[in-house]
Amino acid sequence: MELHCGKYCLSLSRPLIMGIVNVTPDSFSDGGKYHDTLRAIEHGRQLIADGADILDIGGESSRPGAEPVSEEMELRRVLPVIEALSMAGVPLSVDTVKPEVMRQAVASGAAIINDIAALQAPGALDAAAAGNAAVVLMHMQGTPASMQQAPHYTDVVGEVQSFLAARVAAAMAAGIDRKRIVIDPGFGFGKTLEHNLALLRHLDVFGELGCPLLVGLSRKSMFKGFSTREMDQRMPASIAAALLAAQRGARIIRVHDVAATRDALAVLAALEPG
Ligand code: HH2
Repeated sequence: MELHCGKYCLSLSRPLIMGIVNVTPDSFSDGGKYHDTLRAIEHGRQLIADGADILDIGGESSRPGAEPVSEEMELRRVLPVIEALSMAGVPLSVDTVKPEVMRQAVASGAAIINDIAALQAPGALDAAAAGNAAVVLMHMQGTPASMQQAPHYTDVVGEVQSFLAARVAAAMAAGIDRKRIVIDPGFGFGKTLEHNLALLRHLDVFGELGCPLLVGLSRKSMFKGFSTREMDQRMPASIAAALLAAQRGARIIRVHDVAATRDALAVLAALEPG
């Protein structure tokens, strides 16, 4: 399986690591430590040195309860980082729901549009179809402001799968080739621990949609259920989850801790037939 994104054609024969670069002062996991442009760029370079295959650059936090940021602010945060890292040798992804941010990010060198709203904003399908960037279509129930208040499903796996199938169809109808489409069940986005575990347990079901699967489990609140550790100590659980997801077919793993995840995936790769 391959993913076409901008000038890159990525082989997905082994799971790829997408390193997270937050340019947000309020992201739940790093408290905005890298909110200033230079530090975000430096952090991106470090993640590449650690073995990231892709960098995901985001200017708006989507943690539960997070407030939206303006288009202007988001552009001011992400564009300089994308410009500076566009020649760093790995494809860049922009984590946004806004069509104008998608457009300008791609013009500045982004090769992937990672949209937690699965291109449902007015104009987003057209903005994504206009370039040759790949798209990540993620499932979310509700909005970041309210999604964890009362998540409800009759059949979480079936409902997430139907939603993603419909969004893949919408993207293809808008002119986005299947080779440019990635799907993501959206761990923690309008889901209880039980919902997240059901999705992880049945992750292989999503392979039926014929698109590579991305998972974002890194440092998520769901790990609160397994330990009393603080946010910055969720790495061991995150790595266990990343490995389990890779075993169940995930092809892109979105993580904060690139070097450690890479080591863990190398053990898995060593066990798999050549
Ligand atoms: N999770 C977050 C943000 N973007 N994109 C995809 N495709 N899948 C995810 O699971 C996902 C995502 C979580 O966002 P945020 O609250 O901003 O935290 P961080 O960016 O530090 O993970």
